[in-house]
Amino acid sequence: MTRHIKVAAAQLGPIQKAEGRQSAVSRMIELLKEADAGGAKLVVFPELALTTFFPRYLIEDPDEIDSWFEREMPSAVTQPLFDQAKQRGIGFYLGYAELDNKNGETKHYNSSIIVAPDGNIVGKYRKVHLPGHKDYEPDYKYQHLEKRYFDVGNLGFPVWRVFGRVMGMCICNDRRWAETYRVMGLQGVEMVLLGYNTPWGNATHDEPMHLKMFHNHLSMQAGAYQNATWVVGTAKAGYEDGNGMIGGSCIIAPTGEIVAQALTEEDELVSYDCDMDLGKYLKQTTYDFERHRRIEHYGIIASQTGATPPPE
Ligand code: CDV
Repeated sequence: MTRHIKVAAAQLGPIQKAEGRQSAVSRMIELLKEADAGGAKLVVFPELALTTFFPRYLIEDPDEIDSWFEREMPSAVTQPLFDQAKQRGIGFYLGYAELDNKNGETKHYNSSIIVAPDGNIVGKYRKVHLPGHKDYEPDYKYQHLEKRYFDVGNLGFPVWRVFGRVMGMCICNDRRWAETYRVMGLQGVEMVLLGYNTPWGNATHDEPMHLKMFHNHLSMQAGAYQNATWVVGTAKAGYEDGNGMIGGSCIIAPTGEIVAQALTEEDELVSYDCDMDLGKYLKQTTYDFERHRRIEHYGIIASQTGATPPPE
């Protein structure tokens, strides 16, 4: 089994609203070529990587909403990315807006896929923790309408064997939730792939700018360490039509340490040759789940959502 996998986080700079999918795909192909030249075998692209981060806009026309979604994958416009990756024997993670039409029922998901080096889609994930709000809020400084445009993912947090190793996926806001990583940790995950679009501004509250990047890394580093897994987090960064998004794409070791990090808010590739056995010692000691977990005390985690403090 492959002990080392060279993986690349392929950060994308801004995609302006008027920029077509074709241009985004061309930029991804350039990053893929760079990854190949550097010997990477797995490339992680951001959340909603084909378009601007459209949930910042209020869109009311259903046809216009659907125009931001993909009806098939690969589609005509993404096929060249699939072809290039297959030709080079590279696997990849891609985030996109998915329009699913089954049995006459239409659903909209914020999705990601893992594509194996042979070009086949081996896994699909649909975002579970949708942030933001459903209705346009005129008093908010920024709109974040993911709850309006997307249905809650219905696939849970599965893992898949890729390169003979156990890989999982999540998307953006999912990375802030311990449950995301632990559900995959309990399936022996060895590498979590995730893309994100994190605006510098919050819809509902103000906080110092530096906390944005701190919390971004804190949540991914904690998830990595507490489940002894690699985490590859890839941002879409920079200013999309004046709306700033943090970068900070990074590769995190099972020790919780960041081993590679993007320096810009532009298209940028960062890579690292990951020793996939590095997490083993933690999985056999501090995080030997079988020996140390006390599930008899964890019941409320899966049975209630809000916090209920004791009466005053
Ligand atoms: N795309 C996201 O899920 N963004 C959220 C913001 C809204 C907080 C994030 O967790 O980065």
